[in-house]
Parts: sequence; C-alpha cells; structure tokens
Amino acid sequence: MGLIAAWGMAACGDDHDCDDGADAPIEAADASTDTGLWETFGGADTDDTAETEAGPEVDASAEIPELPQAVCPAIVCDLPEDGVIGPRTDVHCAIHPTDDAMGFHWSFTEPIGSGLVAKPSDFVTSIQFRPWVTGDYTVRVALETLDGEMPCDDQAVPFRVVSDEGFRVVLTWTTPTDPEVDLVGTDLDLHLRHQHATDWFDDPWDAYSRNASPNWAGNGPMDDPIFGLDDTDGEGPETFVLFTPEADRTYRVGVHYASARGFGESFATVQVFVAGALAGSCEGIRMVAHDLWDVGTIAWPSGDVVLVCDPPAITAGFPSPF
Ligand SMILES: [Ca+2]
Ligand SMILES: [Ca+2]
Ligand SMILES: [Ca+2]
Ligand SMILES: [Ca+2]
Repeated sequence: MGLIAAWGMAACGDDHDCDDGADAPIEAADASTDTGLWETFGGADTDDTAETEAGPEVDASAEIPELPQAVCPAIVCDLPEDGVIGPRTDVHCAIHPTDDAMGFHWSFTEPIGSGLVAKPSDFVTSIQFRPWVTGDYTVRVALETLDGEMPCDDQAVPFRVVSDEGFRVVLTWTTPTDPEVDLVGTDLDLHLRHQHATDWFDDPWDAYSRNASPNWAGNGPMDDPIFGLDDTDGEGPETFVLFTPEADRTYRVGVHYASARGFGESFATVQVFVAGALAGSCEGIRMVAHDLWDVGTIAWPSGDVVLVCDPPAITAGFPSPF
C-alpha cells in the first residue's frame, strides 16, 4: 500500500496571503506518480502556483498582531497507487496541521446509497472509514484558521471502490412538512425479498432493518443482502447490496412507511443499480404511514429490473409485526 496525497498550496488564492516564504511547501509522498490518478478522477490540478519569494517586511512596532499565515496541510490517505480498492476496505486519512489550524471540516462525496460515515468531528486530524458501495469517492477537508478563514477548501483525495457488485437497491425520500435534516424525521424501511418469501416481513426471506443480515443461499455472505444503515429520521439512504445473487432467482423490492412521527406524507424514490449502472428507478412516490409499496422485481442472472411506478402498487395499512 502506498500513499496518495493532495496538497493545497494551489488553494491559497489571490485573497489569501500565502507567500511569506517561511513555510516550505508540504511534501507529498509519491508526488510524481499522482498526476494520472488526478486526471483519471477529474481531480484538481496540482500546478506549482506556490510562491517562494520572501514576503513583505513586517513592522515590528505595529500594534496589530500579525495573523497567522494560512498553509494548507496535505491530506494523506492509506491507498494504493492507483486509488482503487475493493469493497469494505478500511481507509485511513490524516492531515498534519499547522499551528494556525483550529478546525478541520471533513466531507465526502460518495456513490448513491453509500451513506459512508457520520460526519467526523471538526477537531480530529485523522479519520478511518470503510466504504462498501462500488463507485467513486472523494475525501475533502477544509481548514479553519485563527482568523476564521478556510483557504484550503479544495483539498481532496479521490479514490474508487471496485467489486463484482451484483445489484444495489437504494431508497431515499423527502417529507414536505419536515425540511430540516436533523435527528427527528420520518422512518421508511427498504425491503428486499428472496424468492422464497411468502409475504413481506417473512423472516428470514424478507430482508429489512429488523432482519438486516439473513443468511440466504450458501453459507457465505456474498449471496446475502448486505444492509447499510436503518435511517429512522428522514431522507435516507437505505441500501441493500447483493454481491453475488443466486442464479434463477427473482428478488422483490418493497418500501414500508414504518413511522410518520406526525409529519404526514412522504415521497419515496427507489433506484436499482445492476453491476454499478442504474437499471431502473421510481421517483417521488407518495406514501403515508403504514403504506407498503411493492416496488418491483430484479431477476438474476439476467439483471432484468421491472419496477411499478405509475400507478405504484401500494397497500394501505399493511400489518407489520411491530
Ligand atoms: Ca427532520
Ligand atoms: Ca428506516
Ligand atoms: Ca449466504
Ligand atoms: Ca436520516
């Protein structure tokens, strides 16, 4: 495993004084080999816009204290040279802050349905996470300095997770009366039924948040549905991935509106990806509490996806075991 780094001298734009010359550019490991990765992933250019000439002289008698210089620390992630890893591989990223750093605002871009990690604290300089959904990711950090500016907000390290992902089902939703993304919201549940299931909530053949890790087919986990997180406070995503579906099976997708928590109707979107490519979707399907939406089927090994969007096949007041 090598190291891939992004470094941010280029992030010190015209609005920021980066040229005091006292701070040497941060060394990036294997810098000469990174260009291809950045090009591959459309990442930022790493042109040497850093200036190294001495800055203006400082008047020692001035009463206004000199503000710290903004220097962007490198993000260094434990990734292979080509930035490509398999699913469920631990990734560790760190920065080495300068004295003027007060906060580190970490963020991610990630494939649909990944729901990678909770946002890291603004005070940690290293993070570890385990991406599990196939696709392109980027880790970013924005530096907050003593003067409150964040001149390094284009720090980014891209990488790609590849796998033989059979299919992925992703549920997201909106609730008009609850626009706030916080810890209070509606609870919809994604369901993925094996062909053996006789009905929804048929444990173990209907996988959902309360039956999230059933052992289907063979003993190993690759033919089982892998669940992300049960989102109980609005928006989603809730995701099932089945890496190696069984042959000659038809899987069925459903959505249950488990709890409205007083917020009323929600609008559900389901997307199905086969081998990483979008194969079908239904968007903005209106649901009220205790509705069960029979979304459609995924046949294997054909990968044929048949979803019922208009009109959606919804059963009101569906009895659930809880
Ligand atoms: Ca909310
Ligand atoms: Ca849920
Ligand atoms: Ca299994
Ligand atoms: Ca949520």
